[in-house]
Amino acid sequence: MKIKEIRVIVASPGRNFVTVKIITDEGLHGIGDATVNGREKAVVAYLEDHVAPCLIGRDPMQIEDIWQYLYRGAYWRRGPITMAAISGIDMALWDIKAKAANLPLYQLLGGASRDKIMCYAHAQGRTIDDVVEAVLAKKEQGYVAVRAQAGVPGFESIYGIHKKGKKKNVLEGRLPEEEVWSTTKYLRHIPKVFEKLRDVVGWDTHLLHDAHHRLTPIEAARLGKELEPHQLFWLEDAVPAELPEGYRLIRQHTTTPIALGEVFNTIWDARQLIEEQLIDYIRTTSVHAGGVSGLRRIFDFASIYHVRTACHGPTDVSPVAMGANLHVDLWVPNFGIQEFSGYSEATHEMFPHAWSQDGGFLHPGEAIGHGVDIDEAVAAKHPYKRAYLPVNRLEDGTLWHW
Ligand code: GCO
Ligand code: MG
Repeated sequence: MKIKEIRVIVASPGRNFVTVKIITDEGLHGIGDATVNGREKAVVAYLEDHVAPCLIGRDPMQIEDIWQYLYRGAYWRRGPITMAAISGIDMALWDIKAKAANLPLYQLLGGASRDKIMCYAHAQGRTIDDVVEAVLAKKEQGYVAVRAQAGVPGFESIYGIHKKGKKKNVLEGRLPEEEVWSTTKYLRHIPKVFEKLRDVVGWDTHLLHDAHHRLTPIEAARLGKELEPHQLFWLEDAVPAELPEGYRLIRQHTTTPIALGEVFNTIWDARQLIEEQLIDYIRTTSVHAGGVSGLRRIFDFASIYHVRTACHGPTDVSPVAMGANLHVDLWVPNFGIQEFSGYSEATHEMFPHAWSQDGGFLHPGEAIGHGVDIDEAVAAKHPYKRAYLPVNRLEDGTLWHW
């Protein structure tokens, strides 16, 4: 079998997605997600100008060699753009291999280790009462795990809480929105949110929270400590992880479980955190960390250090990467949880998928391959629209992590 054609499809069914389609000379095709939210066209250029020409005529069954060729073979390696491109190719190749074997992908990985995949939903609200209501609504829908994000009094929009009347994160054609942030005010407010949540929601629902990279290690340590009475499932992305040893300080002070890694691209980004057991959940996802091959390598490594998996799965991780994640989730022995924040109707229509949801649980389905395809006619109806994630400033104007 040979790779005959590689198509890069960019479409915006409510938000932008970059999808790689690999077509073989035997008529089999596979697809992969290569979306980097807010930087989509950079991946498109990387794939079209630099990656695709090298792969035409190659054997699509040589997944590992192609992965190494694109990773090790590039002198300028790693980084989100490169790794999203490799991820898209890798996912599409696994799709082809599983189709050629006439098996659902999880069977090639080693078979199912569980019957269903626990996922967590997003709940957010401007006021504490709104958050409580949003969490209860998710519980009502059957979720056993819910991430709760709350507004901070005095701020109109922060991560997870959007300005009234504004479309979530889709700032079509304009420059990034600028938000304002105060860690002091946030730290004072958040423990009250979880106190109320436990009071009303009870103890049967796992509660999660995402600090979205805004704290310093000592601030994160304090938050973790103050949240201990409310027994969170995890505190996510407390501190940017460019300095992994900073997490030692957090660990010394709190037993609140720590989740990290949605922006990681390789095992090298996660190595020290995993090896020193500074985190409990590794959040790498197929689209940003090297596809199915990258994820498998990171998760196997994590398994020997008591670190469990928790693939990133917001709306900007496409249904294709979600499908790939779910096959890995069904197999991986050290599974923890899968993030799932759902998709627009137009997105479901553009990506017909075998994966399914039953309340708070997901399953990749039994279709051969990874079970997700792209309807190119639907994609053509949703042209790319430039969009950015917001940037964040402190009250005095200092640029901060978003
Ligand atoms: C999450 C994430 C996302 C990111 C988004 C950026 O935990 O789901 O933090 O909401 O902000 O993926 O593109
Ligand atoms: Mg996050």
